[in-house]
Amino acid sequence: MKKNHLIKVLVSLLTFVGAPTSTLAGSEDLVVEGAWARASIGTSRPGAAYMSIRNTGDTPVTIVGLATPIAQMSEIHETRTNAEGVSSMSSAGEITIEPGQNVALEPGGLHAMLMRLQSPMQEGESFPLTLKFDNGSTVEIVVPILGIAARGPSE
Ligand SMILES: [Cu+2]
Repeated sequence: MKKNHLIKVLVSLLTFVGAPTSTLAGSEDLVVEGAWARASIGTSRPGAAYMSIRNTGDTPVTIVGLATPIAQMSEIHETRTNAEGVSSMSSAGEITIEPGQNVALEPGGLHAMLMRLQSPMQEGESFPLTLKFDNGSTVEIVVPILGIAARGPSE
């Protein structure tokens, strides 16, 4: 209810300032598939979650934040490997998904970094993760936790 209300407010604001004729993408335009996370060793190291996010709407949508009750802080990171083969990661900032496009969060690239874990991520369990978008919509998914050496969902 709350997010629908927010979208309506945004739509009316845009209408008021005479902005674009195209409709705002709502959460129904965002499809999150294949979410998974790796089990963590305790809580001293951050966890990571992976998924694919598709924008089936007709306007670009930007991911502006993440939230999950299992971590005090979460954000999208990007791992980069330099010419010497050394990997490092940093905040990826806001990620815009163009209409019809897909953004993949996968090992070695973009990932949802879950920092200051509140409890260990145990294989076989799952946790909720909320994706927040610039149009005020949110998508909540449930992320299954796979084994500590998992490379992706089995199917
Ligand atoms: Cu990271």
